[in-house]
Amino acid sequence: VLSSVLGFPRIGANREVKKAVEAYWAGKLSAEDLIKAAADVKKSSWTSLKERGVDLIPSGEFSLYDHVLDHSAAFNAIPKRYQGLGLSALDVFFAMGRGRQAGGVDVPACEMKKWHVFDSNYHFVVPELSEETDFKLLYNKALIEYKEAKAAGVVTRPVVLGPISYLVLGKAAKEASATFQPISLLPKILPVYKQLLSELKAAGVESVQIDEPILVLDKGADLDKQYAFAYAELVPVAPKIMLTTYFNRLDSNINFIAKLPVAGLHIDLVRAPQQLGEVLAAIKSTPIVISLGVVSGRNIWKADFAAAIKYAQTAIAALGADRVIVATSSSLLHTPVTLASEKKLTEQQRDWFSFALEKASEVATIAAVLSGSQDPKVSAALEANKVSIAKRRQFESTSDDAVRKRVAAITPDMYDRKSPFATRKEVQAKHLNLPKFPTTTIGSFPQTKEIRTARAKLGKGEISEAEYDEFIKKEIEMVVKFQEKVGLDLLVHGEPERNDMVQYFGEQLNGFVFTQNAWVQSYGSRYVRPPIIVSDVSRPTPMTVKWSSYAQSVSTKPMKGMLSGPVTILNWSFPRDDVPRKLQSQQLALALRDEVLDLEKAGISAIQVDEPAIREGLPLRRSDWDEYLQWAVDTFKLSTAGVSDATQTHSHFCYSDFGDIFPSIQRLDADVISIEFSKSDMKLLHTFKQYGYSNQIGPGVYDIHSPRVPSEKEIIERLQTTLAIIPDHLMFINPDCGLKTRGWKETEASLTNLVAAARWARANA
Ligand code: THG
Ligand code: ZN
Repeated sequence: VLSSVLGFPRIGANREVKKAVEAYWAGKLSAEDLIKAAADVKKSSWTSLKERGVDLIPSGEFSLYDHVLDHSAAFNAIPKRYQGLGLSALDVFFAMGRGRQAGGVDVPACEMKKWHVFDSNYHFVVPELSEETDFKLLYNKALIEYKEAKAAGVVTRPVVLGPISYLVLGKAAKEASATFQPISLLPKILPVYKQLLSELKAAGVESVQIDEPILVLDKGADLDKQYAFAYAELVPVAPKIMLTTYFNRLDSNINFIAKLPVAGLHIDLVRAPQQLGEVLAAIKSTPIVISLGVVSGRNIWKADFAAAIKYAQTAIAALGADRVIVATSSSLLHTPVTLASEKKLTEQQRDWFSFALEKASEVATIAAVLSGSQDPKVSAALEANKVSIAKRRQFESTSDDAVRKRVAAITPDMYDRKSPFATRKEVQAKHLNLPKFPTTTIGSFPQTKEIRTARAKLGKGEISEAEYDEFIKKEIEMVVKFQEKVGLDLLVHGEPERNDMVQYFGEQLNGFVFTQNAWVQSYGSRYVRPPIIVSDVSRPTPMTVKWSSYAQSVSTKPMKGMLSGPVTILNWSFPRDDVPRKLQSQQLALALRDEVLDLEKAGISAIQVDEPAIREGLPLRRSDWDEYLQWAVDTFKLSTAGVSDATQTHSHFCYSDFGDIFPSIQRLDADVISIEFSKSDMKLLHTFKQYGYSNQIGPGVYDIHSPRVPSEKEIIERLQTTLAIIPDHLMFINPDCGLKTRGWKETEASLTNLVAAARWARANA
């Protein structure tokens, strides 16, 4: 039985790739040195996986920004606005990813989407396709990296994003005709895939992993003919194809998948163990090899070897050992690199977890056990795993009774505000005294080097808590004065005390463990360090009240308190896997409810509870939506509804794909929501109109993910289109997300233009 890893983190054990990429952008590193830094990271990953005994090692899934963007770049799916600018291929690639405003070039970035087709915090760059798209293989990345690995002494299995998933992830470019569907390009893209795959075959590649995650979605069912057509074309010219699915179950899609002429099929048994029997039955009479995803690519808990072995034995009994592979459930992209970097975990905690490198050892060990290995190291690892799993189960059986009792005592009235929105709006107008078209921001302001240095010094004990507090207060005062100077109406304290919002709350709540170096890529060079929920959650002391009330004390303008919502904290953490997500979210909501009420008591009259992750947590199959949306919306309401009518609740979402879950957004009943808007079309606002959204709304008026400064004119134009749809008395004016990744200079310029646009609106709209 062979072992396999479907993909590996591409950031480096010490974030080498982030550092190199950002240095390159800053003009401090040459393209050559950037490529060299990337090569070192790749080589280290390949050799580590080999040393750990993994048989099928991935290559080609590395990226300096995003692998979907790499695919577009290699296949010449490059929108016209990035062509003919006199940029190198590398700079075209980065311009598509993050926009470019330098040397007379001014292009915005391509749209970025959460990989939320796949319910995670990873963002991909959306392919822009049209009838004009002229696919050709500019370079064969899979082949280049296969050779690169081979030169480093490691034979790999190249990974390629499959043609149907690639097209379905794409969107119609502006110049496409109204009826254009990206999937219609299938006949055009297949020849390029054939070339790519036949070059791999000619180079001696034995098997290739083709990712087709779309197969776990409901819409996979409508693509059966396309799958049959595409794979009949590709199989004859390609190395052996391992058709790879992850993050959910195949359901009835297995019926057509089993008929494809592919050599293997990978399924995710961590997310969807119930599908094993059905899948085995469907492929039994075919030659298809099954790859079983038994080690989680999405969470950091140690795999339970006994459970994994049991699944594999079921498969072996059905198909024979030579038709079974054990693997990670998905790419390990969503897990941190190695537990070895964590110096502060207790022995007990360390024993619970596996990060990417440890997971590689897990699949290797499970495969060795199944292959009947007599190696004493293998039996020792098996025994050690049994002990670790038993200890964790023991720990899980203890709970915080006070927290559990409080959850059990939740009553229906706790979910609702005292009065309906219309009443609250009146009361709040008096209380907050905001002008028409109030301007505000999403919460964070630029996180400068000084802030990061101060935080690091505190961590190392080089400055005292009191000195750090003084520093943060100065920073808050500066941010408040800045907002007053620029002319914003509803102010924020700027969040200098926070690194990442979720990490920040995780560090202050009971029931969480946080890490030193467990970074995971979110988009481009931006990484997050998700905290880990290990037991029942509660709030030992107020978390943000000190900072918000300090900010309020230095201004006469109203201050907005800033919290992350329960669903978002849950989704952006590594959740425990022994109790339902609903319970974890309820516990978080009760902790946040106390914080909200403490802020209100401290005189903060607007409180924002962000739920940017509520959409990405939506289950992949529609039949699972209702249950999720019920508890997700309920727990948000539980966290916010305790306040009086005069307190204005806000929420923020980092995306705009609301169509599907619109009634749930309405049901949140936040007084004001702010949303991403800048990169999307007007569809979203039409959705708001169509459903008659009744509360206040701030559609982001510019894109903060790019360093580009929007002109006043640009913002006014955007306001004009928005005002054609949203009633003026419901409008807030704000950027489309927090400003922590931006520099001060562009922030000042952008917000000045935003305020000027608001003044224009007050005078003219
Ligand atoms: N936090 C978390 N997830 C997120 C966001 C977030 N997902 C979506 C959205 N915001 C965009 N993602 C990010 C992720 C990381 C960063 C900014 C936006 C970021 N990271 C710092 C970096 O990589 O330099 C490191 C963070 C730190 O200093 O601790 O700025 O806000 N969880
Ligand atoms: Zn956002």
